[in-house]
Amino acid sequence: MFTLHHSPFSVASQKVRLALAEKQLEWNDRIVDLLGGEHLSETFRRLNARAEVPVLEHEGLVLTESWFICEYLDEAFPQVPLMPVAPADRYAARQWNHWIDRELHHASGVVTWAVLARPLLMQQSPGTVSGLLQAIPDESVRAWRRSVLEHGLDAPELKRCIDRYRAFFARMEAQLGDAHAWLAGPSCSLADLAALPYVMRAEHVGLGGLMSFEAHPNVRAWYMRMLTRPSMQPSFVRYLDPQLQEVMTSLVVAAQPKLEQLMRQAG
Ligand SMILES: N[C@@H](CCC(=O)N[C@@H](CS)C(=O)NCC(=O)O)C(=O)O
Repeated sequence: MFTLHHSPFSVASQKVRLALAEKQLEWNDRIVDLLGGEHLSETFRRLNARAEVPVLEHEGLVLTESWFICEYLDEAFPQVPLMPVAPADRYAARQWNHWIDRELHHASGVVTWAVLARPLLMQQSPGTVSGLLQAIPDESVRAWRRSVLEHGLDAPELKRCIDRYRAFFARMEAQLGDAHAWLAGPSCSLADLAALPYVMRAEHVGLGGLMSFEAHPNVRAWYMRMLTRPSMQPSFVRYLDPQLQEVMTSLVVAAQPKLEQLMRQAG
């Protein structure tokens, strides 16, 4: 049995939950309260010094880094394979995740913070928020969060991040266009599972316009295919909190005019 330390709304956690669900493996939840700073505690940092979810515990092993966890699962439980077979397709799968880790993860974090996390954190006392910032181990993460907290939707990082999202969707569109249903190889693979949380996030934070049917028909069709997979229920739908959804919807509606403006400017 696996113990997954994760957060319902974390994209990296969603990637691992999707892989577990696709492989029909069951896990025990250890939900980590990111907004409350639980991942910054000493106890959690003993599991992952970078103070990040997900962390997977399995038979005495403590695994971090969502992609490495997914590859571990695929090798340890090969019954439902999620990595393509051909070396070129395996390379492509890793390359997709590399782009995600290098470019999109940061972009999705910045947009999520600007639209959702910042207004929620503003409800806490300045001392609490500054304590949470101070405790973030990575200096560059601390810096962009400070900027987003200060400037909100006017943070200079935001436009750059929307551009990155746009470039990623264009890359996906080109790959999926050539009669390819999936990002790497002939079937749904870890590459698709790695990308899905970030594509969903774009829609959930008000960047859905970047992946409209008109703009990216192949991405849109891929997205619809992904959303109907049986793994969506155990990995994603089951963690939805209607109350939080309502709050998030109102925050996205409030951010929409500014986001529309940035999406028009971007590119
Ligand atoms: N490269 C890591 C990134 C993990 C990561 O950044 N996790 C985020 C949630 S998606 C996190 O725990 N952030 C801590 C925070 O919000 O301070 C992975 O793929 O596992």
